[in-house]
Amino acid sequence: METSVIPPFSQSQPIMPFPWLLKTHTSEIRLFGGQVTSWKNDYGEELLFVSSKANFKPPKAFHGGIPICFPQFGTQGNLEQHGFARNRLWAIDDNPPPLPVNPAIKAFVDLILKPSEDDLKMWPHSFEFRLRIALGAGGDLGLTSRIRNTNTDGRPFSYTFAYHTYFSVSDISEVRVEGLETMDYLDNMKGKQRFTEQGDAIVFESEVDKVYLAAPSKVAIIDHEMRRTFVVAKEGLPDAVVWNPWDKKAKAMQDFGDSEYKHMLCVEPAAVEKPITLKPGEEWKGRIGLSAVPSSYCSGQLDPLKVLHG
Ligand code: TA6
Repeated sequence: METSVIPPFSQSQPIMPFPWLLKTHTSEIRLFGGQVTSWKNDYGEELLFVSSKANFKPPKAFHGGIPICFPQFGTQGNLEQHGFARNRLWAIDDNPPPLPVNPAIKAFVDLILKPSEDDLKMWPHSFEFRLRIALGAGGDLGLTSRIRNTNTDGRPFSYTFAYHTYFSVSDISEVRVEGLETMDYLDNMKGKQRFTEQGDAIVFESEVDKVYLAAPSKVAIIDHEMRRTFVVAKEGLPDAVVWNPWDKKAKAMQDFGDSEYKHMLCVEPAAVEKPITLKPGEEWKGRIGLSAVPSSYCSGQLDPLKVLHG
């Protein structure tokens, strides 16, 4: 069990290995962006996708891992797409306010981000963003964000947020998502118009870019070929974004392999439709728990609904 933190701009050895040798579940976090870039199971299989063409040099974010989208999801106003948090150097938070530690957690690291002078020019609000990244004994990966408004001028602020999680899948055409059936969504490919999802699992045959609204607290990603189901649990995040660029958009992205769309799927717990507003002194907490369970779904042994509601 190891959580290692890699200093910025280097591929050097991690600076903060937590050598709890329970199993060999591991995760890797880059201080730049506070970004989880690897999550491996106890067979050493990589569960997150990172593009083979990723350019890890700042300031551009790279396609992969779990980018943190704050203080905005998407593009509006003068902020860069998905906000600046994923393009900033975070620090190790060696004195975090107490956060109840789940006894199942076997390794964790606490990071913190505060706005720079330049950030304040773009987004004139003071905040403390604390991020805990934790590995459970069973290899599940937990991210807990705590964002506090530290404005001293009495002003509240509002923001949108997402854990832009890139899951590694065997073949997108063999993947189905359970848990979002019949949910309303905003379709980013149709001018953010609102629609209602059909009544059964979501499958993928072309580009998908949808924000599911008031989504259930658990969503399952079933990888038929790998006989693996990712379970995405969320708290404090009402929405869920589902994105696959498919072939045309994949080809148009310089730092993304033309055929890599086949091996990734973004399911992103988020707060998009209704921005979160904090008064000075208030703190918001948003958490995700990711697990990868064997699913011989094709044999019908695993009922995804049991995974979602069990
Ligand atoms: O989360 C979906 C989305 O907003 C897509 O519209 C697409 O622009 C994608 O994010 C880009 O993600 P990236 O990690 O490349 O910034």
